[in-house]
Amino acid sequence: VASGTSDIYSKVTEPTLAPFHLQDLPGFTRSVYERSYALITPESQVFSPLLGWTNTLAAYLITPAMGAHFTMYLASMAGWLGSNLPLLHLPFSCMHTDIIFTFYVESLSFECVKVDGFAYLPPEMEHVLATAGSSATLIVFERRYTIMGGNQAPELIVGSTDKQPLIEAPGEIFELRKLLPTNSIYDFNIHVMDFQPGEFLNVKEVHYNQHGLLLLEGQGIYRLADKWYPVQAGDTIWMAPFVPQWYAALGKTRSRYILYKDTNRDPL
Ligand code: UGY
Ligand code: MN
Repeated sequence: VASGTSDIYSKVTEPTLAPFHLQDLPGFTRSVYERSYALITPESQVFSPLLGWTNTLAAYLITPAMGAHFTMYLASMAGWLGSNLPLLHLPFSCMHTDIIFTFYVESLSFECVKVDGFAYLPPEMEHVLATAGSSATLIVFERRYTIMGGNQAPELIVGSTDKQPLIEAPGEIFELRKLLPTNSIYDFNIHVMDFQPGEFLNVKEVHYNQHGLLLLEGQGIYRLADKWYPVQAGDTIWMAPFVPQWYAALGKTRSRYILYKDTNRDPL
């Protein structure tokens, strides 16, 4: 084969084995679904209309059908203008981030105009989410709130990830931010974790908590049980309680992931 004279065999002379090309192979996916974890990569996401929402398509990535006690989904809201706001009633704790949207609660209006904006909506709070003419993608975590003794109830929280303080994680080198208060009123938290290339989890974690993870930036290797998976931004991971888990960031840019973690409740 005289290379350069014809492109008939160009796949042989210029192999296209980069992950980017593999994604286009018929039948190829990096997604896996195991008893104690799942990796769901973008070419496997399936969007459908989201019950109770208008102009919104959603891909449920984690649900109780897997054994999780929460849901995690991507909601893709199309540009929306006009009146007749849909009234959503989500009787669960829920978290939105990566948003450009306005929402209305008890006739108050809140704006999240930055990609890193987030909101926590307490259980039973009626609300409306609207994108003012632009489209928006939300990552939503919902769970049924577990009541604790005492009469304090969770409150509405609106914030921005970059304004959250860095939190010490003894023995670890990644940067950690938590989006919710750490007191026991809240039955879960959302961690945002940043790793520079070459940094990795020091603890080879095995714990009772469950996780829903979305890799927002970067790439690396995620260990789940006894397998090691190459992962990149856009990938979702479900981790059941006690699944061995470990991450190492690779490549040239930082890794950032957002992580659901149940907290503050007796596992018994
Ligand atoms: O807090 C955590 O459990 C977190 N470090 N886990 C993880 O990143 N897989
Ligand atoms: Mn963990």
